[in-house]
Amino acid sequence: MKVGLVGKPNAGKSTFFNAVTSAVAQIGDYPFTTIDKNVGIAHVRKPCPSKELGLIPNPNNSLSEDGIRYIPIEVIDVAGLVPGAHEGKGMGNKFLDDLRQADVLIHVVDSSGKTDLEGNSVELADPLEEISFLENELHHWIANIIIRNWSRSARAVEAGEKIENFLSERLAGLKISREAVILSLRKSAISKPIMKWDIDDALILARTIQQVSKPIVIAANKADVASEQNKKNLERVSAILTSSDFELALKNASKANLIEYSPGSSKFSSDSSNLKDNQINALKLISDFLEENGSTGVQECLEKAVLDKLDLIAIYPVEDETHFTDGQQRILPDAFLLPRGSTALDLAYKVHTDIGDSFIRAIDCNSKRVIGRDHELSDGDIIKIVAGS
Ligand SMILES: Nc1nc2c(ncn2[C@@H]2O[C@H](COP(=O)(O)OP(=O)(O)OP(=O)(O)O)[C@@H](O)[C@H]2O)c(=O)[nH]1
Ligand SMILES: [Mg+2]
Repeated sequence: MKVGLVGKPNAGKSTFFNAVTSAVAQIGDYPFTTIDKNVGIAHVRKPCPSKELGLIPNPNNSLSEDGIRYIPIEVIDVAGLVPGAHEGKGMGNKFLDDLRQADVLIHVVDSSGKTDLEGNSVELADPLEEISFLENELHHWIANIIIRNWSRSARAVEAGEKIENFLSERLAGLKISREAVILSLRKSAISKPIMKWDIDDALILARTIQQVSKPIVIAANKADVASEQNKKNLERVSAILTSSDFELALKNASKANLIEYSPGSSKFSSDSSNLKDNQINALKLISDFLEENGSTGVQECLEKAVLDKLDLIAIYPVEDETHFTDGQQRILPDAFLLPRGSTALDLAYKVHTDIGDSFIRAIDCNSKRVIGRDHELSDGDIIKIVAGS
């Protein structure tokens, strides 16, 4: 599962990235600090079934702490986009190819209003403008891929090739499925004959494709220094107020054993006798923010992207339905994220192609009932797959 961070320069993408991954990307208070992409691993939280079962898990592909399972996802941080990027402005939009494999995007907006769309310092910018410009650039990126060599492509379609086949082949590199192409063609209902399509028609289709295949969560970042008006405006468009800066500070303070904090929490604990005055003051600012907003918002963005937008559920495959262990006696070793509606057979294929190919039956380890290949899995299920050799 891959989450891409997008936004104008200087909005805080790399700060967000550093706050949620163990990677260290360069951060700077000027545009285009990032040029080459950064890739790292972050985690989304789910309740760990070990807690209810009274077991101590031995996590393998994930982490488990205090009854919470932290399931890994990949996060990609890229260069900033500016208006006109599709015409080559700023860094252009070629680097968006770094996001081809992203399943969902987080748009990091600068809610402080202190930088313009190019990422330069200004007094009063309207963060709402970032949203339409960024979507427009994303749509141009997809549309240009659709419309490339159109007259030749359209001739092939006129000659009998199905448009959905042709487009899904063209968009496969963007991790856009055939089903998504079919749905988008239906939703965008372009009535013009294919021969006559131009960039505007491609843009209409690109918009739907983006909504279907690269959904966006908006992070109203720098909320720690945003005006009440900006925050209100951004909340109206369902943005999540975030302070990547605070989340990064909490992560670093926790790593240095100055505080106890787990990502997404509404509080942290500290022993002020270990802290210097400036640290106490900084932490006071952060705890006020947490009190007002419930969290730094950063973890919430990741989870809204992965668990809500992509609607993924967590499944725990095991080999021993009595002890909930794998072949090495590890208790509840793995947690997999699967689309809601996935079946026992889908899980088998996720574990291994061979196991999918030789699937016989599965066991729901909570109820100990045998389930068939088409059985729809529920969030938190612990499943044993029985496969032939
Ligand atoms: N107050 C505040 N400042 C932030 C926050 N997040 C980032 N910043 C600051 O904003 C500036 C830009 O941060 P970066 O993370 O480098 O921004 P970016 O979007 O990666 O920028 P480019 O790589 O240039 O596109 C830095 O000075 C950060 O310290 C935040 O939540 N609050
Ligand atoms: Mg950056």
